[in-house]
Amino acid sequence: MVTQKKLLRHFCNLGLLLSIASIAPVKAVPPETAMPTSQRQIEQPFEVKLGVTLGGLALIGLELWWFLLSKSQGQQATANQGIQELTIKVDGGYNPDRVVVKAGQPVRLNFFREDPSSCLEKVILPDFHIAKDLDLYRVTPVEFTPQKPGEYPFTCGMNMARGVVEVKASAATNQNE
Ligand SMILES: [Cu+2]
Repeated sequence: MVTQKKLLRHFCNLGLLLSIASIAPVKAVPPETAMPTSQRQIEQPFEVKLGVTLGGLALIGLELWWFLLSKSQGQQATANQGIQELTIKVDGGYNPDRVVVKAGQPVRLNFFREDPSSCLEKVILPDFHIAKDLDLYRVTPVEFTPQKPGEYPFTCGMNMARGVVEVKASAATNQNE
């Protein structure tokens, strides 16, 4: 659900930027330039136009970059006595919605539900055959041990709110400990 909201917000931002980019050059050109006038006056608005267009494109690029980056970022679970632990806030969605863990080590995800909507009362991890009810304003631990690297989704009961457990090969990351 939060992803849909987020997506919508991004498209709104994008739309706003596009409209700014398309409106601004028109505003920048004074109405007199519509009539035949000297070369100097036409050149200057063109530079402004170019600047505004480039600025708009840069902002759109930034927006896309940020959107793509925010999608790929994940939060690494911290190892605590052999258990990889992480708290996930449940409020309109899952925060973080991407969790990074190592294969072959037990994982404990502590779901803390702050959202009273019934949409989020259940969390499901189909790959680990887990379905748990989340009590409001309580921490509900969900434990499993991922054996293989890969991406394992977790969702609400209606598959609307989503998150991903990203399991990385343990051999590559063991040396960091
Ligand atoms: Cu739901």
